[in-house]
Amino acid sequence: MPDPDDQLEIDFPRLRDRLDALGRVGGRPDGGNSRLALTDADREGRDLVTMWMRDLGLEVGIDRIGNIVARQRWPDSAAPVMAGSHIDTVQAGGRYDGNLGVLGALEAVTTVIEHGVELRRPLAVGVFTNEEGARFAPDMMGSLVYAGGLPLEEALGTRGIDGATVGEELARIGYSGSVPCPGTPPYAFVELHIEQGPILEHEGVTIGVVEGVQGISWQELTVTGQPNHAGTTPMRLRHDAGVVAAHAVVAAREIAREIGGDQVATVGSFKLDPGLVNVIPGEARLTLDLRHTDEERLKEAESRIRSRVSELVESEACMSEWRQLARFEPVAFDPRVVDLVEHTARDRNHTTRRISSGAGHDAQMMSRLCPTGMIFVPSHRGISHNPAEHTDDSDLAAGANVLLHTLVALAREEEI
Ligand code: HGY
Ligand code: MN
Ligand code: MN
Repeated sequence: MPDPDDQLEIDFPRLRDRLDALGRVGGRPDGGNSRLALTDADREGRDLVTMWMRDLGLEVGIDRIGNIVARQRWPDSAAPVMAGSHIDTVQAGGRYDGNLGVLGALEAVTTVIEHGVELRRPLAVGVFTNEEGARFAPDMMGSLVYAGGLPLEEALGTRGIDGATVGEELARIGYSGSVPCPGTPPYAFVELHIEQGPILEHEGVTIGVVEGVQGISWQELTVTGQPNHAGTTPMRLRHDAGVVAAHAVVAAREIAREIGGDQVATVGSFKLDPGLVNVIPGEARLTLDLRHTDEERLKEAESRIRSRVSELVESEACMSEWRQLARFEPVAFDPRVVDLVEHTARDRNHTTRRISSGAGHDAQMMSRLCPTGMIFVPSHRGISHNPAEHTDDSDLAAGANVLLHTLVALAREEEI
């Protein structure tokens, strides 16, 4: 006897409307989103999403690092099956990175409640603070605190790129909650997310069955030289911090190419001080983002770049200092959840392929607490962290329906 709930579908027009409504919060003229963590725009987005959660009758809890967990009302304290992601964005981000995971999860819970779907345990929606790490490093900060990987006080004391601390900004926007951290482990966690890469679209596949997340190393390099007059200082007497930093950028690219495979390296921020046309830079400050699916290769990239930079610093008689901003080893998701995502997608006649995530996600932190998996949908031209980020409605709906049925299966299964 087929299960009538197998035909259950989300209400895509409602999901589409909510994605558009949230997309207007911190909206940009180019159609992108600018909702850096703990800014007024983030507060406005949080207010909108928690309003929808409360309208649905969910129990909304906010923890000490500002994570929001909205739980289906339930007769006992059974651990919920949680789905979620983040709504903070990079400075000039798109409308789907994170937002799809939060609103897709809310849509799945709404559908389950509207249709009175019988479950053994409740569903919950998680909205994690500061996933992007663009304003306050590290990224995935809220879910890392939730999972017990970063002490709360250390996170609250983190000073961002504009000088404010996480604790100050959480209080300022009114999301310094009272629920203790670390959080209680869910029964399972599933995150729906855009791929943010080119593979699914290139292969014409609708659902990415995510097997894990690659390792991430974020560092800040400060090179100190000697500011001096651009006109009077002979080349042989210079200690030009800018030249050392510029060579470091090229070295990062060359070493990533030499290691090859999945190795990627990015210098996303590069600042010279005093940054004036006629002053030799006395200081250069850059960020280095290194990632690889293999921990040993990632370590190799870190050590090769550090020794290359030491040579450059010595040759210019400068000084240098490294600061680690984030460091996460590669994560493999729970094979049982990965298989469930794959079967659920195939049962709904979607094309699937297994894939590793190049981007960091809250799911990689939640996998420290409970069986975890992710569902990817295609990104048009593989573009993300860019206002041009796009995913077709049919793929958004497919991903949200696979999420819905994955959550129902997890919420119905006998206690493992
Ligand atoms: O950096 C990342 O991979 C994520 O977008 N925070
Ligand atoms: Mn994301
Ligand atoms: Mn992102």
